[in-house]
Amino acid sequence: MLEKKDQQEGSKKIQDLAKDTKDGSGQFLTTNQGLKINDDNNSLKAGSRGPSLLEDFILREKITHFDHERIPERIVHARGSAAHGYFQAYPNAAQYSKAGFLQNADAKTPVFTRFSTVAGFRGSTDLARDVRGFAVKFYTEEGIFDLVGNNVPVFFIQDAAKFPDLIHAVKPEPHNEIPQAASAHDTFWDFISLMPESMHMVMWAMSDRAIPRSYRMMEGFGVHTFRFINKNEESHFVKFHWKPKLGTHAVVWDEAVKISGNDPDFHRRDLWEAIESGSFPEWELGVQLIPESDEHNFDFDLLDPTKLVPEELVPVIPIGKMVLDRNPDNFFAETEQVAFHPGHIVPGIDFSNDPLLQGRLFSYTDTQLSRLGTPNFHELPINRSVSPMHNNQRDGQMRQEINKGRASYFPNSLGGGCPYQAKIAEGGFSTYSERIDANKVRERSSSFSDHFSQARLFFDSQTPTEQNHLISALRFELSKVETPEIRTRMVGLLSMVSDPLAKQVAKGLGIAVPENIERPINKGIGADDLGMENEPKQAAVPVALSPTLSMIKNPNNTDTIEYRKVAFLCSDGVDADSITSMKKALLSKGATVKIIGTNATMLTASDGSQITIDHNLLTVSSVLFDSVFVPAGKGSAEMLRKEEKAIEFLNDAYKHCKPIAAEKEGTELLNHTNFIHKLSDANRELYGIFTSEMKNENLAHQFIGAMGKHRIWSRESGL
Ligand code: HDE
Repeated sequence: MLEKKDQQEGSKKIQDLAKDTKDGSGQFLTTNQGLKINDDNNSLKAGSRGPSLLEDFILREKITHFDHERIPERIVHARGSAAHGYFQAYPNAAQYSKAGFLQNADAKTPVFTRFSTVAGFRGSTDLARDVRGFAVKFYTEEGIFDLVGNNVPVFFIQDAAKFPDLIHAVKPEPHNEIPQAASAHDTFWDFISLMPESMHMVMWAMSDRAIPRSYRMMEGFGVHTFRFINKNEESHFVKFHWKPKLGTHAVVWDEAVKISGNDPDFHRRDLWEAIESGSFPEWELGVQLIPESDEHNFDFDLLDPTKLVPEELVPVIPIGKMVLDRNPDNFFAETEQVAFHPGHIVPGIDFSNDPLLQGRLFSYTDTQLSRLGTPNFHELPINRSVSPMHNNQRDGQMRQEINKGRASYFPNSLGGGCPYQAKIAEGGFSTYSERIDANKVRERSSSFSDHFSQARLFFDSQTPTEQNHLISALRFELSKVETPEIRTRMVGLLSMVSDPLAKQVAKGLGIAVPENIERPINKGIGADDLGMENEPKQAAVPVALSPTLSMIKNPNNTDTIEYRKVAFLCSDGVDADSITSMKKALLSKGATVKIIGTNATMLTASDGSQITIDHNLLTVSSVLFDSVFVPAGKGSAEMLRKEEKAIEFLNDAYKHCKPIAAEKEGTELLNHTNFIHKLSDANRELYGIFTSEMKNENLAHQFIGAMGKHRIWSRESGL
């Protein structure tokens, strides 16, 4: 395992944070004023059984501080986890943008990256069906650049004015604060059923993208169109993509529900443990670049955040990589207090007129004022820039800086004219000079009114397995809706996306697809009320299918099993050699092995050796692992056969399409599962069951091969 000090030694940000990092080891306990404390266990009383005295300043300070330990959680993205790391540009990056951190392929720019769910409270489960936030803070030499994106490339709404409505609808309902971290309720679907523009995003949110296997296995997207400005001051529109080295993978819904009970910190733990073990998550940053002159060459508007640019139309060019290699020292000081803002940009990057992005540019500073309580939040160690920061802003709550001199205004002569403005050649930021010639209007462009073509492109591009999952998700969510009209309206909207989809969902709900689609416009909620002067129209999308939209077909996936977790189901009498050889093979490919035993401490193997148990079977379940191995050993198999939990472990692993391997006597345990008898000897391997009884030359080899495919989807369709 890498020591923290060995990681990131050179990072300027880690050195910067070190100034504020405190370690109490070997130190006296003191009050906040530095007074050494002699007794921290007893309050000051009148006699040992008497009343406490108000005079007890030590007690009062301790309790007062405790009373104020909490700050308001983020209104959205409250639940999250973060890590430090670095970004390194590829040599090609410099030609696309003049941004300093993209110029030098040898330089490492420190980053702090926070992943989050959107709707749940701070203590909610990681496995909620939800979009994931993917926010990266680059501590560049030219100031902070925040790329505040999501794991889905589009958004629910087109205009910032709708954001409070969307969030009110998805958060727990206001009268009873139910349900937590779930969109499966009336207010969310009521709103969505009246907002055709959300249909593309609904497809993503109901797909398995909304239940990732790991933060390390998620794509990230900047969502909006931004601008890159190159050295010649030319502008290109740009879409940002993060592509995970470990591929893009999800769990299945039944698994997500069970993980939420077994380990609500599943994603947080996964990220933490991977980094602690030295298996550093990595992403490639890619860009789609569109010259200004091509702005209007698409069938959709580049400014519309409900649209993506298919990779088949504009390829993603890799321009660098991000590696997360260090866990935070303190969750509150770093992960909770970090303040992202899409308006934190550096020369070489600029905004587009996407009306959602434009609204965000206001919101993020504003929200920090109520969350962190002061305009001085940029002085918090985690938010502090590593490039020099000087200006004439002064005072305010919790001011840390002690600004010298008389002049706190510009221009000044008393301070020698300092701090002075930077010319563009000196790195001064200058907004891209876009020509605007327009009337002031409160309306939406008609180029934003195709709400269904890309939703259909997404659905059609999925494999049948993924389509089935999406249909099941919609059936689940809409079945939780209590108001029948909302369900009918939703099925109507779905029929605008895809007939087969709408029919399948309707079937699961026990209703028919409405003949006349009750669009909001027909419901007396006029187009004007929705900010759409045109009826939703459908346009052809120039690509019929886009494989990169599917996780299963995703061309960027590899067969790596790095840091995949394998459960070894064991009990006393297990064959030690069987454990050792399978473990060796898995570890050589970077996987992690956990010994699950029938007690909390040690197993006695058949040769009398002692094997340390990682988890008592009582405390875990197969949903926490990627695959299961039952080692050889007669005694072990016999003991496990009597454990209901061991059989459930295998049944669930099978149900969730995970590879299962068993060696010699371990194979016997499979006879007690509910799936083995459905399979003939000949088709076992096809369905991801590998046993050494069969002709397998190399059990480990086959098992590893199947794990590299993530799941055995044929189980869902083939039986
Ligand atoms: Fe955010 N969003 N958002 N958002 N957002 C916040 O800022 C907001 C949007 C995203 O890990 C808040 O500091 C508005 C799109 C992430 O700390 C708040 C609108 C995308 C995070 C806010 C949007 C995002 C936030 C809450 C529509 C993907 C978590 C706390 C105009 C591109 C960052 C905070 C972190 C957080 C407002 C839409 C991503 C309230 C008004 C689109 C990843 O300011």
